Amino acid sequence: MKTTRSGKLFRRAARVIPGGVNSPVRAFRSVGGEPLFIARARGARLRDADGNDFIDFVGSWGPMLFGHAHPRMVAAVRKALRSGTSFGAPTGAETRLAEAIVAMVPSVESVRLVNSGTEATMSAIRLARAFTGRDKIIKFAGCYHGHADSFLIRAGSGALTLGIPDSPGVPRDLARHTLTCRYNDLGSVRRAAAGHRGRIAAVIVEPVVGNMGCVPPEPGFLRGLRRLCDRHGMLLIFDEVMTGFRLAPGGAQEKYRVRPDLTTLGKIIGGGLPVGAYGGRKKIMGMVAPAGPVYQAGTLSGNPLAVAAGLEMLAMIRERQGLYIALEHAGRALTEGLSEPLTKKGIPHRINRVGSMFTLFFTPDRVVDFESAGRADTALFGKYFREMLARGVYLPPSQYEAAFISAAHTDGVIGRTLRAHRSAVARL
Ligand code: KE4
Repeated sequence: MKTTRSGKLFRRAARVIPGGVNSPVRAFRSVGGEPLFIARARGARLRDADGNDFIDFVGSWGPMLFGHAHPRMVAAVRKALRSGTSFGAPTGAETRLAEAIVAMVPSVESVRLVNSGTEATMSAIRLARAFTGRDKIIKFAGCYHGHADSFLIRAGSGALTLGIPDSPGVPRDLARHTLTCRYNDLGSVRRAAAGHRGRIAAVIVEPVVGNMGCVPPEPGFLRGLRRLCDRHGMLLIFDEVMTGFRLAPGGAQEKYRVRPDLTTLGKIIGGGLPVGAYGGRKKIMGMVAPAGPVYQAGTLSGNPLAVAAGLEMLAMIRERQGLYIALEHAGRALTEGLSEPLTKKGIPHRINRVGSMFTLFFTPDRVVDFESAGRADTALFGKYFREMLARGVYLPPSQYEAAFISAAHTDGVIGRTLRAHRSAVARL
């Protein structure tokens, strides 16, 4: 596979951008080789700078629920563009997007639009601390909530992959307010809550983890968190930046029927343009400036182009009959097909999947938390990643990321992927 143009672009980028990329996981550091520079994408496919075509299972890390450059998305953004790119003043479209989110996400009565998942989670934590008057938060090892200081304490995703669990630059005085518990282990949360009684503002959790690879909640885990938060006066925050609108129209909270106090959103609500959001009960959200004293702001919050994309995305979700059934069908067909050649060859593996997000772990053990995820054979994953790339399949360049299937991943696309997989496995 020719990658000379990507190589040249990467070396040029590295002269002016740290590591040559604008987000660490894109650098292919944990899978080896150099990143491919993308020229264009459509449907389930990417094309790189050298003209190589790939079936894409990253989907911009989640937003592309209907595939890339969907004609309705292109038309919606093009139409909005003609009226201007940003006003720094309210627009009716932002209200319509907020109304759509309130209508679709069960626990959200009021919502603030921001520009990224990080802004959403950072703001949600500040709001929870203000609402409860408490400073500490609980997160889970291996979960990633963006790069705000309070979260880079044994974060998952890029930080986990880069082997820098605690990022330099996070003040010790702040880090001590973040307690790290074990995902799928209610006892660890019980102990933390008892040990810091009355001082924990919130528990923030990925209701289905995507950032240590895909790790589903064990039965009862989310409901147990709800009960513990109620008992200890802590707010429950579902970080649905990845799962929101991915697992159901109302996200994981609809699928698992557990209502958080606050929800953070991103990715799909912008359809690939920069949109994040945080929302919840009116009583809590009513504290956000200018309605209340909790300050949070953003020049481009509610940006007209991003909002136009988001409105079209949520409209397509509401209109597409059987969308989640089709995504479940594609997910099942793919992951069952992935397992068979690996089993035949005696290669230990586990596949965790919830709907259209999944991860193939090279490990004999069940992957239920940060520790068991950490036992995966990342070197073997790197080899597999490169073999699949050489066969035209673009997987997430890290063992600790979820892969995503879109509505554009037809049976034919899944079939081509499985043929590449069988050939790649023969080389492992
Ligand atoms: P952003 O700030 O990257 O928009 O969102 C942060 C975030 C928050 N919460 C969850 C559950 C997330 O998955 C993310 C971001 N996800 C990663 C992919 N695992 C973004 C990819 C990247 O960092 O380049």
